[in-house]
Amino acid sequence: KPRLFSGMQPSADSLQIGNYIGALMQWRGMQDDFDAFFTVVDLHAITVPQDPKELREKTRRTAAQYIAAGIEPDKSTLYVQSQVPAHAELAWILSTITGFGEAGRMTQFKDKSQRYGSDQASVGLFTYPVLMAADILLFQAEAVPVGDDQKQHVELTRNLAERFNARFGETFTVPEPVIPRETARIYDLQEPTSKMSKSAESQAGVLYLLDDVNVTAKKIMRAVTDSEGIVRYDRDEKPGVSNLLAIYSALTGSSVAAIEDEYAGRGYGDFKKGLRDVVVAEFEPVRARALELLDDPAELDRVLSANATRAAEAAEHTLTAVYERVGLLRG
Ligand code: AQP
Repeated sequence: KPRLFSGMQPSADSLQIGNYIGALMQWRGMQDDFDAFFTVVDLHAITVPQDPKELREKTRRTAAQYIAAGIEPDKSTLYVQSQVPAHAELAWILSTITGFGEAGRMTQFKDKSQRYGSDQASVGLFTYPVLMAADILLFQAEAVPVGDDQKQHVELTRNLAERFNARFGETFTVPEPVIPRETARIYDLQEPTSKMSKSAESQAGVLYLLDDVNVTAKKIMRAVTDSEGIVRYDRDEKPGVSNLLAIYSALTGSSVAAIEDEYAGRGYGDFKKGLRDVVVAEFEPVRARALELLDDPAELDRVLSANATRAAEAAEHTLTAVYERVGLLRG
């Protein structure tokens, strides 16, 4: 089976619906066709300040949500990035073939460093995309399912793989990004022109998987819309309603046009109630299962550690070849 790699940062207590639609739903559907590696990328999370105790907890919670959303640790390799040191080792080597300007063109760094200011923004935040390239190339992944916000990083990964292969000899598989449909980017419900983020400053517009049902319902009913009163998709003129339509469509599998038809002649109130029911029905079992898993952290840790061993074995093949090609002595 072809290899697949993807991951998420344990940067919040709960994942949000953008992570669910843009990543988890896709992953779940690809497990049978790929030899898949799904990682909780804690080394990425520490590129911005984290509280150590909270980080450990968030890492477990993120892993529990992967499993609760249907990632099966017996079928796919589900592990924590820092438990496999090869990620950091390969990242260093790749950083030596990455251009400074090339890294500087990454828009996620520009966005995030603005948020933190140039002295608070770490070098690790700058080299984040190189670590991501290492994650992917380590497993010779052919497919990398990501939201479209990560497309630029996968592009960099492809460039680094090609450059390494050209310079040192054929070593890496050049991966393809797998980007879901056009509706895949989910926006904040209160600020529908900004991407929804799990570590957003205000939680009011973020639908968290582990939110209480009533909280989810309230956030949807209070979502920003417009004064037209017609359920119609128009990303430029009606970003709020379009975002809600995108969520509705992604979770139900119905086309946006079919949903527009269903709500023709009805107001936003009805539409939001419909969406609320869809989201709550989707989230409730996931939330219940995640909380159950978190009740037994020792068992969860055991599963993660066994999976990390599997991942480390797979990574070792690539790393050995890389050391050899680059001219490093391998102990
Ligand atoms: N709003 C979104 N719409 C669609 N997909 C999204 N993803 C994230 N937000 C959306 C996808 O989820 C995966 C997780 O990515 P990550 O945890 O590495 O970080 P991120 O992309 O920066 O996600 P967040 O939620 O915005 O996290 P923070 O707040 O920590 O930065 C990726 O596949 C991403 O495309």
